Amino acid sequence: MTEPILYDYWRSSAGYRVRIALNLKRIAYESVAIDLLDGAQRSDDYRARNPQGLVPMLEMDGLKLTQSLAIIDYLDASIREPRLVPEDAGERAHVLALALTVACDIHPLNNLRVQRYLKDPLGHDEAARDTWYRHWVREGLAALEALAVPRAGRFLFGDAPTLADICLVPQLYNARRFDVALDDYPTLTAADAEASRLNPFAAAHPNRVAPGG
Ligand SMILES: N[C@@H](CCC(=O)N[C@@H](CS)C(=O)NCC(=O)O)C(=O)O
Repeated sequence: MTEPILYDYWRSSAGYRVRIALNLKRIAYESVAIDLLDGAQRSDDYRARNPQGLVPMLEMDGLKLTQSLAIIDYLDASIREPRLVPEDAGERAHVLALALTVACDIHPLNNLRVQRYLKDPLGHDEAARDTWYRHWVREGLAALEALAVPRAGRFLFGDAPTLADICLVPQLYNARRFDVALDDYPTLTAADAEASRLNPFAAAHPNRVAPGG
């Protein structure tokens, strides 16, 4: 079987999610770096793979998979253990709600292309862009904390890592990069600490996959 190829950028949080999922499923893969700061995601060559011009993109089983949550869903459907989204319909809806709070309601507002658009053409300086970033992160994390509390265990949902933790850990990595204080989110930081101790999460950390890292 051909080894899957992950098109990725070390600091991409959507890529970080897929790296964690691949590691949890024990899938060996080759990594191809797409340098987002150089604009490689917009090259014709890369757009032929992913017309959206975003990372990650996974070539696996003859498929060209895009969108981190769709990629992880494919992995979860193909390799049953460990389950990343619970089978029980109610639990499944809860874990998806946690994950989508990050993936749909925090991350897209703060993506590189959004930050760049705020700068040019909208003309917002770095301080304004940081204020924007922190506002959406704080609002999103406060909602996530409240949503998680009733059913959190060692992890964001229960006592095994799920898609919710796969989305949480990269988002908190990003929040720390932008100096967002996390004291108001004890459930999130506890799950993050627990997950980060696991090798599949630790091995996916940007510092571990950085060029020359
Ligand atoms: N919803 C997409 C988001 C992908 C995404 O936004 N990727 C970012 C990196 S985290 C990217 O490629 N940004 C390039 C850019 O903004 O130009 C997913 O989950 O895969």
